[in-house]
Amino acid sequence: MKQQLVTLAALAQAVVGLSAYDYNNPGAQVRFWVNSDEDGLGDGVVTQMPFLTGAGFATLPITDCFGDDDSEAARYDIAILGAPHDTTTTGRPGARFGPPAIRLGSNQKTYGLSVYTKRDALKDWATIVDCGDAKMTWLDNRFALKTLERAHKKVSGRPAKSSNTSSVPRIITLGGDHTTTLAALRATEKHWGPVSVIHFDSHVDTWDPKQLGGGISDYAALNHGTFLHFAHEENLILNSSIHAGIRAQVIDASDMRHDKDCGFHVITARDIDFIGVRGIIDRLRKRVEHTRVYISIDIDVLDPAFAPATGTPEAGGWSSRELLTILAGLDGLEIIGGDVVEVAPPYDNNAATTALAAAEVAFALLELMVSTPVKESNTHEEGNHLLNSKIQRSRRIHLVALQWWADEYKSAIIGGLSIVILALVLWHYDGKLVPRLSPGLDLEMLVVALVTVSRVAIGNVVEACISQCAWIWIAKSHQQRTNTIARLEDFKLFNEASRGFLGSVALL
Ligand SMILES: [Mn+2]
Repeated sequence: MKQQLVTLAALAQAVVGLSAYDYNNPGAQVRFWVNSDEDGLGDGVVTQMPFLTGAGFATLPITDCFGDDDSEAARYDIAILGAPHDTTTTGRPGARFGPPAIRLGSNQKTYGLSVYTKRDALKDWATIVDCGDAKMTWLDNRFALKTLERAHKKVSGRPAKSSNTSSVPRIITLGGDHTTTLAALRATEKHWGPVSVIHFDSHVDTWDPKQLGGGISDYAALNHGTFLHFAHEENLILNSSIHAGIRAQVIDASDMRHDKDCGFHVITARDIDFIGVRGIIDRLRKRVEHTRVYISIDIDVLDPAFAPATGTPEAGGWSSRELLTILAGLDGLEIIGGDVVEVAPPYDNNAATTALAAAEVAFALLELMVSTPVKESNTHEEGNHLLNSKIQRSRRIHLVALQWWADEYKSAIIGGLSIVILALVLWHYDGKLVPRLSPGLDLEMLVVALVTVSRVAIGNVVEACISQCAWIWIAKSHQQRTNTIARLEDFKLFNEASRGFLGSVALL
C-alpha cells in the first residue's frame, strides 16, 4: 500500500513537473523560437549547450560596471573583469588576447552544479556579472596599468548586492600578463588592507628590479617578473604570502633571499611528489591562517602539456586536475580577489587546451568566492593577522626587524639556543684548549657542530659572522697547540673571513 502511494506521488509530481516547465529557465536546453507546430518541431526547445549565446564568462551577459549607477538593480557581488595587456612580459607576447579566449573556453559553464561540492556557483546567493574588459592601451604600460587600477576601483566601488553577506563586490580578473595583478592588489588594498597572496606560478615574480629590467630603465623595472616586489614595497601584501608550483630557475641565490624578504614561502612543483596534494593544501592553509587572501594563478603553473599557450612556459609542472584539487582544498579561506593570468591564445592548440584549463581554474575561483562570502571590516587591521596590525602601528621603525623575527622566530630560537650552548662550552673550557673529551670527540668538532646548527638556523649575515669567528678561533687554538703557523688551506681561514666585515676585522 505504502509503495503504491509512493509510486502515485512520483507520477503526480512528474505530471505537475511537465506542465510547469519553465521556459525562462531551460537548464541545458535552448529555446530557439516561439512555439509553432507548423514545421513539426514541437515547442522549439532543443537539448544543446548554449555555445556562444552569451558573450561573457560562463555565458553571463556583459554588464556595464563602469557607469555611476549604483542603484539596487545595478549591484552585484562578484565581477569578472578582463585585463587585455601583455606589454610588460619578458617572454612571448599574446596575453592581450587572453580574456576573450578564457571566456570562449568557459562557454560550457552555463550550468554549474558541481559533482564535488553539490553546489551551483552560478545559482547560489551571489549575483555574478561579467564587466567585460578594462580599457588598456597597448602603447604605454604605466598608463594601461593605471586605467586597469581605475577599472578595479570602479567595479568594486559600489555596495554589494547581497549586503547581508558581503560588503563590496569581489573581482576575478582574466589576464593579461602577470603585471596586471599589481593593479588588482592596489585596488583591493583600499578595501581590505594588505592581504596574503597565494601565488600559483612556475616563477617567483618577486625579482628585484636591479636583477630584472631595472638595469634598462625605471620604466622597464616594473614587469611581470617584478610586480610582487613592487606589491611588497607598496605594502599591499602581508609577509604571510606563499608561492606554489615554483620550478623556473632564478638568476642567483640573492633572488631567493629577496623573495623571502618580500614575504613569501615557496612550495616547489616537485613538492607534490613528496607531500601530495593534501600536503600542499595543508601548507597553503597554514601559511595564510587568519588572514584575507588574494589568489593569483599564472597559468604557467600548469605543465605545458596542459597549458602550452603562455608567455614563459616551464616543463615539469602540475596537471590541471592537481591544481583544481588544490584550489578546491582552499575552501573556507576568506578570498577577497583573484586572477588567472598569462593566457596567450596565439600559442594555443586547435583544441584551445590552455583556454579550457584557464576557464576551469577561473570557475574554481568563483566557486571558492561563492562558498565563502567576506564582509569588509571597518579597519584594515581587523580580521587580519595579528602581525599585520603590529606592522601598521610601527611600520616606519620596526618593519624590517618585526618581519624578520616573526618569520624566523623558530629559527631564531634554535640559533639562540645553539649560541648559548656554544658559549657554555667555550666558557667551561676557557684556557684549556685541549680538553679531555671521550676518544674520537674533540672540542673543535663540538664547536663546529654547534656553529653549523646556528648558521643553518639563523641564515645570512649573523651566520656568516659566527662561522668566521669560529673558524678563526679554531685556527688560533690549533696554532697555539701545535706551535706552528696556522695553514690557511687547513682551516679555510682566509676564505671564511673574507666573507664578511666582522670576520675580516677579526682576521686583522
Ligand atoms: Mn607569473
